[in-house]
Amino acid sequence: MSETGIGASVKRLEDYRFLTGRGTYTDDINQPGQTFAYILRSPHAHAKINSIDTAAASAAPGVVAIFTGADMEVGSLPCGWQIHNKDGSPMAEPGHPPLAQGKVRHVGDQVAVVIAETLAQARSAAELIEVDYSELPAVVDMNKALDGGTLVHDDVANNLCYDWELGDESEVDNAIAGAHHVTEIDIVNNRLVPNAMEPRAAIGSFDKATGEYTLYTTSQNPHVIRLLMGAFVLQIPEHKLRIVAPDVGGGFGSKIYHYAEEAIVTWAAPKVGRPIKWTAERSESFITDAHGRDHITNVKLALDENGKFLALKVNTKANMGAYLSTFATCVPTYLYATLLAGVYTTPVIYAGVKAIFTNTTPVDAYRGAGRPEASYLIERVVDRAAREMGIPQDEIRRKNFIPRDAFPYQTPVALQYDSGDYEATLNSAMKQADVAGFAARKAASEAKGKLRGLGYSTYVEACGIAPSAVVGSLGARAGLFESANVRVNPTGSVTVFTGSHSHGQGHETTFAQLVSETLGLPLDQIEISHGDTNKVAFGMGTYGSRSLAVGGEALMKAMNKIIDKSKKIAAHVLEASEADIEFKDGKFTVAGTDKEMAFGEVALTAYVPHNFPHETLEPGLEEQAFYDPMNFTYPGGCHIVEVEVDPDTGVVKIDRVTASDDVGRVINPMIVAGQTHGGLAQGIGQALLEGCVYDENGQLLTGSYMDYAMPRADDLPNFTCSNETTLCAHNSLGVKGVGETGAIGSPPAVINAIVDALSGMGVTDISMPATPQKVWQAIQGAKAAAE
Ligand code: MCN
Repeated sequence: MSETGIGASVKRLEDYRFLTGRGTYTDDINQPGQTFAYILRSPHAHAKINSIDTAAASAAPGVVAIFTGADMEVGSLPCGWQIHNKDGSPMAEPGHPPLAQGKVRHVGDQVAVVIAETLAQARSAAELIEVDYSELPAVVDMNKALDGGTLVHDDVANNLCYDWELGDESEVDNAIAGAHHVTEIDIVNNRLVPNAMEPRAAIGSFDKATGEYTLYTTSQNPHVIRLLMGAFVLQIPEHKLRIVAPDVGGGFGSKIYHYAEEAIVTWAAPKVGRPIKWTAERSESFITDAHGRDHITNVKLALDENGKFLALKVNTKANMGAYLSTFATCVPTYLYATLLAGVYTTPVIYAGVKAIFTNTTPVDAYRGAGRPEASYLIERVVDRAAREMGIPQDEIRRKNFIPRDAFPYQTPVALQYDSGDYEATLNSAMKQADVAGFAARKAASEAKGKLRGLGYSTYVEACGIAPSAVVGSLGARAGLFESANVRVNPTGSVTVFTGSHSHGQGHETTFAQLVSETLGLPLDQIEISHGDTNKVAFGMGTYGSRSLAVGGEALMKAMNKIIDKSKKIAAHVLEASEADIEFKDGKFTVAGTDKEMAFGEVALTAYVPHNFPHETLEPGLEEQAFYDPMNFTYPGGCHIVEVEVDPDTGVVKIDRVTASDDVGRVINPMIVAGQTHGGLAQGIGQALLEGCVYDENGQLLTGSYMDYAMPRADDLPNFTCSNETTLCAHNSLGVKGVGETGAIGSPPAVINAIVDALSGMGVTDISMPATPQKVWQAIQGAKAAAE
């Protein structure tokens, strides 16, 4: 293995600029003549706007312009995925204006934009805007929303966006009716606020001379924003719209979507004739970044007398918030219900999903997106079934695993898994977690008056989101491929333009490793460029842990084209047949001779083509590839969490976290470990700490870090992470994704561990986040019931 190629723990090349404060984030960019935007937002969750008086604000110092919905009549912010109801009719798709048109539907909805010389002036002027609202009742609770008493959108009956299903309900009901045992559980998957470290920001500008608009924005997928904003909202043709997503400080899904502020600053820039910068304050992020999760689910698992799963039935209500965010609709359907087989051979599965509008911030994908919700309910119901039937937790899982020789495995919920070995990850996790020593540790905890529990989660994930043909047939309004352009410069260095976008994942390192391995170049001769629609031909961006499996493969394809072309050049120069040219370690050789040409010599020749045969060999060395995979990739694994609970206070201490994951071939073990750590921190955060709470009027009670508990370093133990590998069967690298595994696998392991600790007292469930208060109350409830 080379020190810079596949499998090497190369330190992240991008970290020099980040660690020395030299990153360039959107808010760091300043343009000549720049103005500042402040968005006046609704303080109400639901209200009619009777009038907006901007006279006093317009006269305030420094104000350049003020616009409201009456000024900004543009297209609606689009939803990228159309779902059909059970009866075949399309989902309800109400409009989503960038600036409110007559009505506000959640706290934080955009009402007006003030553009001024300074941000302070814009903010002060906004306070002078008089908005006359008639407050309307708000609906926050999904069950109440379905009653239809209060409508978020007048034309959406019962606030129902769609009523969708997958599977044959009567077949599943029959299997449940005839089963030896049925375990039923009601599950809440708590709403989360994404909280990327860098808040969202956008700078819009317009060049009168060229007619070109430029938007700098905190995006995970600049080409998608160009498509959505250009074609649907502002009607700007692509060639006149440049989107740049420079360094982006984390997204976790929340920066996939096309947000109102991007359209507002781009639309307003030519009107004021100057660039306009908007940067979210943290409290704005809380109420306007799309939230995650928020499902309530009833689940039934039917088992035979030996603990074999016979059927799974799931009914889910999924909160969409007040408007459809860009990919909201596919999260509780195609990213969720299709994963309900998990790692098991459950023969029949039914999922019914109702997506519901409420007067809350829109909800969309957040790290894992649909797949954590699926794995949480599966692993909770399996845990409970094992307890009810007296089967050990590892045994019930082994009994029902898809065997390692059963791949490719067609699940009853549409997906076909290509590879996996769930026994291997379970065995490895159990060994590393020292499950054998648990009883002794439990006894030691008990001796100090503490309760100790061990929780399992064995999960699978569908990531590498693509292929176009599949997602298109499932309602996606876009293709899901990736592109890469490899430019070999005349002196042999390489610039890669990738449609993937790195915002913490380390692509500048791992993609460079692929180039180093394939073309035999040192890392300092390789540049990975991303995030600018004027540089990168096209791209679908980064989410769904797709960058390596889809973007990395596009890069491999482009490099193979470079090698093919280089062989032609080498054959010409070395006067050999192209078929005799071999390429290894950065050298082209003629088989069976000592004739050779270094990669750099070929590159130079490509740009100094003094004697190229005119008809058969073009000058230059640059290749473009698009890669559209055949399937998702399916990482999977086992997470085991051990907790110690203080019964007097309800405080849960996470003692051990062991993650054994199969992410296919590992390109950079250090980056893979880092991704796993980050995902685990977020999964444990969801399980123990984070919870988004609204009051019944639609006011966000957890609107700052005072009330929304993000995990911190001292909330987490050291993690034990390792990888077991089965290769992805349909990409050349054999890679699967890793970006979300930690957030998908860990939450049920945490809750199962707490339930295990308290099971002796008769506690059978704890909802997320398992705060000390909730745990303490469960203990008190169990004690009272026992008395
Ligand atoms: N990798 C590897 N070997 C593998 C798999 C991946 O070396 N077998 C490397 C990749 O080359 C890449 C990184 O691991 O450098 C993550 O790869 P991948 O799983 O393809 O995921 P993406 O790059 O597509 O990133 C998306 C994923 C998602 S969906 C969320 S959400 C998330 C995550 O990445 N958001 C993040 N990790 C994040 N990390 C940071 N710091 N910030 C975010 O916003």
